[in-house]
Amino acid sequence: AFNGTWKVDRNDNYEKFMEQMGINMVKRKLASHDNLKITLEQTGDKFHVKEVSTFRTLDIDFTLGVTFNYSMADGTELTGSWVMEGDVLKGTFTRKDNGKTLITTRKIIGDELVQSYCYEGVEAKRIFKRG
Ligand code: MYR
Repeated sequence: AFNGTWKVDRNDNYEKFMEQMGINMVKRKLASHDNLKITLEQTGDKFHVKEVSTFRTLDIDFTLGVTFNYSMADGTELTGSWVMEGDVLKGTFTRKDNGKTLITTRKIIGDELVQSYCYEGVEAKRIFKRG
């Protein structure tokens, strides 16, 4: 269900979330218009993700339940894993610099992919359309 290419269509509270993450205003402005496009390819419990944005192009491979490292576009390093909870992909990641937790989910709602983010009590969403 997640397979395919998804282009960000709109954000909900994303700037507040980035502010909570400690990202400065200039970077927040750029990041909220990053034209993020993700291509997801699931084979069993393995995922391949291609991430393309105005910042970079990145290929990520992970297996459900297996910890991996991920660097955010600003260089902040996270470690954690994704699991499937029913139809929802749930990611629990820890920032390497301060040990704090970032929770993210991906779910399909109608014909959209909704990714939620939560960090230190601030929640945000990015909503993607197939494209
Ligand atoms: C993936 O499945 O796409 C790779 C792993 C993603 C890890 C969690 C993503 C959190 C990114 C937060 C960006 C927020 C910018 C403040």
